Amino acid sequence: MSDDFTLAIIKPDAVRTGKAGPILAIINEKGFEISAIKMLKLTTAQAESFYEIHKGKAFYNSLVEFMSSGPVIAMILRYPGAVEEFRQLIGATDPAKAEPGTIRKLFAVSVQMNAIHGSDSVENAQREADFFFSKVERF
Ligand code: IDP
Ligand code: MG
Repeated sequence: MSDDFTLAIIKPDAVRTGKAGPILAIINEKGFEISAIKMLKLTTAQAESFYEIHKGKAFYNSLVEFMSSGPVIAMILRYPGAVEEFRQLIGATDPAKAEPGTIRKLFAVSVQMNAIHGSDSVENAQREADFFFSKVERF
């Protein structure tokens, strides 16, 4: 199995406001292959664990509350150089600083509610993919 994958999450703000379809269309148009996908609602404990790297930061508690506030869509996406290419496609964390045409520029409503997550390294992509998907759920 190729190592060229990243883990994406369409966040609760985007799912809630009907943006999942348009976001998936952009991902598809860019040529990312969806090799796993599911909708789920994170528990508080699961959101805490997923974002434990940010524990102690000012935005951590609020982020955990937000990410467990409603259903999300988690995906493993395959593409050459998937981690870096997907970070380019989603744009900067702060949508005000995101490049035109990026998913966050198009769909984010704030720094916190920034529509989508993308892994920031190959190591974290592996950890995050394992967090959401078992072996029989990925292709
Ligand atoms: P990233 O998602 O672009 O990798 P991180 O720094 O890893 O950004 O932060 C994780 C998530 O935490 C962000 O996507 C955003 O939802 C939220 N976040 C980051 N910084 C802030 C902030 O300063 N205020 C509120 N929320 C933030
Ligand atoms: Mg990050």
